[in-house]
Amino acid sequence: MNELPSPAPLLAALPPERRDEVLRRYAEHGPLLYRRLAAVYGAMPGFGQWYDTLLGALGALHAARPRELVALDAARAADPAWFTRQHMLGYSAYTDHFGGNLRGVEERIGHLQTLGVTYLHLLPFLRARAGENDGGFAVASFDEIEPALGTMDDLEHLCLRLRRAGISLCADFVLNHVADDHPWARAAAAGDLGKRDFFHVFPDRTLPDRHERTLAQVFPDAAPGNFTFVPALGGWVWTTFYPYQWDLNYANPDVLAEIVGALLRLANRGVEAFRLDSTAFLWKREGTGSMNQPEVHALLQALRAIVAIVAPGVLLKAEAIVPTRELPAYLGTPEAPECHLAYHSTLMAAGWAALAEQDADLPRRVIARTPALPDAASWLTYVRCHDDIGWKILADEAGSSERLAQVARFFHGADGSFAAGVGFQSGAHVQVPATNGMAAALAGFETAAGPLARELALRRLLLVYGLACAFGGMPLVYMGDELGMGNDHAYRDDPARAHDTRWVQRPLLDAGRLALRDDAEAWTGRVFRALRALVEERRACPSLAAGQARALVDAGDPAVLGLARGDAFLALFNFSARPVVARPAGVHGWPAEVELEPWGMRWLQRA
Ligand code: OTU
Repeated sequence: MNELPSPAPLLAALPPERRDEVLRRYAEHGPLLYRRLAAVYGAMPGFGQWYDTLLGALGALHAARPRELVALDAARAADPAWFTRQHMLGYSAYTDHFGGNLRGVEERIGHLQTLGVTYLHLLPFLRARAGENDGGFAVASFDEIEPALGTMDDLEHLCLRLRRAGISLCADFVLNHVADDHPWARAAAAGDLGKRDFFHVFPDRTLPDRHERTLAQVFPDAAPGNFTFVPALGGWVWTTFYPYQWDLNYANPDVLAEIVGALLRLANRGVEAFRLDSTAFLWKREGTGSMNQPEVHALLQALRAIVAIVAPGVLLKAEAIVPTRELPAYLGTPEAPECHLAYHSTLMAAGWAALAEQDADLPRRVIARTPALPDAASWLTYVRCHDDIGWKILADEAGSSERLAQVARFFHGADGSFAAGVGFQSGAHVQVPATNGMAAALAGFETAAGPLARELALRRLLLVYGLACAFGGMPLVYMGDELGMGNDHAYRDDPARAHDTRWVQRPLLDAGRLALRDDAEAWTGRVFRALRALVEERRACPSLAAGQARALVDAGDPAVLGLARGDAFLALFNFSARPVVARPAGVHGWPAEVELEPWGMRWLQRA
């Protein structure tokens, strides 16, 4: 089992001119691929044959990969750090809310280019469960587009148009679970034992009860517990999220093989990046919270190796909303790379928390615990996304739940706060509710009574976006933030969405505001210009590439975060409502005193 199996099955389907390159990549990445898969599945009878079959499937998928994408693979394999540079900028949107459908997204390419976007993350657009489907996160088919959004041809067309515009399409890829009306789930419910084994099904409550002792709950109010009784299965199926989202059983290697195929088929359509949803939950282990298990990393490393062999132009992005100490593992090591990108979720939460506390303590702690990364890896830095801000991920840094509960209360409007956030999963049993709300609402645009208050709200918005831009990673703009769009309460009137306050931050792109984007007199235009200027400044500053060293600088005031990048860049962020004179101690060549306005930010550069 220690010897690398023959690559013959991989080559079988390949046209002769592609064999050498694939062989070379297999020689480089095959050993890790095999080691990781053998570690997880090697004890299973028939493993050798399963592995050969997998190689055969990978070869066939590479054979089907269009020539243009193979050329892109080659270019990116020759420049593996391409996505870590400071010109990269992400943008995240729902297809329908942004452009109506996939064709409509093409109409928005100009807007994305004006902002400087190079990476477009579209939330799930594959065919979703009929009825309630968690905004598309209950996938009914990996090979069909949600009919209202278009067709596979539309997807290919969009990928091409985006690529021509210098924008990589990132698709959400929900690999932890499928909808209860996905063919695998239906087959399982109809008695197909092979497909039943695609899920974690328990005949009675014995094991579920044992697991529940150590499991947390993602949606304690709306979907309590982690198991759902399904009469057709005659048992309980593992459902970490909503009851209609059945967790896949990655202890079954056929599940992995299916998921790999689904991902690579989409990659062959032109999708260049995948947001791997809920990666932390892929492996279950009794006595643990069944998150971040070693097998999760083994499987993600295997997936990375697969991509490196048959589609090296493709990026994998880990969505693991977990404590800081668990995050770096999702990017792997130089010897064992994992995802290319990972959401820096605790940095995001800490930036907001600092606004509530008027103290930079939490971001300082998060940054101190964020290690340097392997070369071709980068953080995805962000301010808001379609989900809630779960303060609990800051538990290590905060030290007490009460401190985080206080932050949550602030964002839900307590004590004359400027924020207009909405609680999420805030039932009586919950110690620290999560927070929903558009960035503009959390920054205080909604409560701002006049021009000065609005100005201050804009500073707070720029402060958190500034942190995302200076930290070192690919910043992601969440649709609507560039126009200062606020909360959308329409979901309350829709029974399928009313229970899930995350919809408050999922508005339709406001065409009226978009029309005012370039209007210097309009407030919307002001927000857009300010954000765009930040992006431009970052793009022009090589110190801000992901690979540049990062250091905390004591600025002499608890409210001020001092962040140096390389030796030519220093950012100062004042998280307080008072003006501050920052004194960047011990760093030669920087001014001894820097004045910062309330919630002011300064970026200093030297030659
Ligand atoms: C992800 O989120 C998605 O981003 C959510 O929109 C989905 O509802 C969910 O998966 C199920 O597909 O656990 O590690 O707390 O932050 O559900 C990621 C709410 C997740 C989300 C959480 C989440």
